[in-house]
Amino acid sequence: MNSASIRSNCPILENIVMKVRLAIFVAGVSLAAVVPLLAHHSFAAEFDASKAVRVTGTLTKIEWTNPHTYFYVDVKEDNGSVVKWSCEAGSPGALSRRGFKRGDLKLGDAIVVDGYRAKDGSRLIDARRVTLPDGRIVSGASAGDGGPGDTGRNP
Ligand SMILES: [Cu+2]
Repeated sequence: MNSASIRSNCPILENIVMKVRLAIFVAGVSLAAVVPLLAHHSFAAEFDASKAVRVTGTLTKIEWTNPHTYFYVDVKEDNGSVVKWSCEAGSPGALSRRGFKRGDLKLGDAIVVDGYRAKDGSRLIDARRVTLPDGRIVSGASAGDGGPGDTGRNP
């Protein structure tokens, strides 16, 4: 499969590409060269709508990257240990249109993220709802990903 076919608009081909991507993922092979083309995915490709989770903790890092913003939260467990969660959200442009902009969050802020866990069981969640330090609640979802509450509209 060459890169020209990956860019095709054929739905069947894209389905195959998705399956190949999943297979390669499972094999643990690095996809560094291909990921930029395939990085944008449906909710169901990566996350489990039956595994809702609330993450409450301290913001340690934000990556304002397309097609997804990623941010990272340290959660203190009852026993005092700290567990790191990764949160996948919509694009920086989509988030800023909803009032979740660079500057609204700084490292060390306390935030609450409601989302859904990754199917692979890792501590990665799809951030559907983010409660910012000032109390505002914004959607973190990727518009049109078919996930819970998705309206297909942006924001
Ligand atoms: Cu995506």
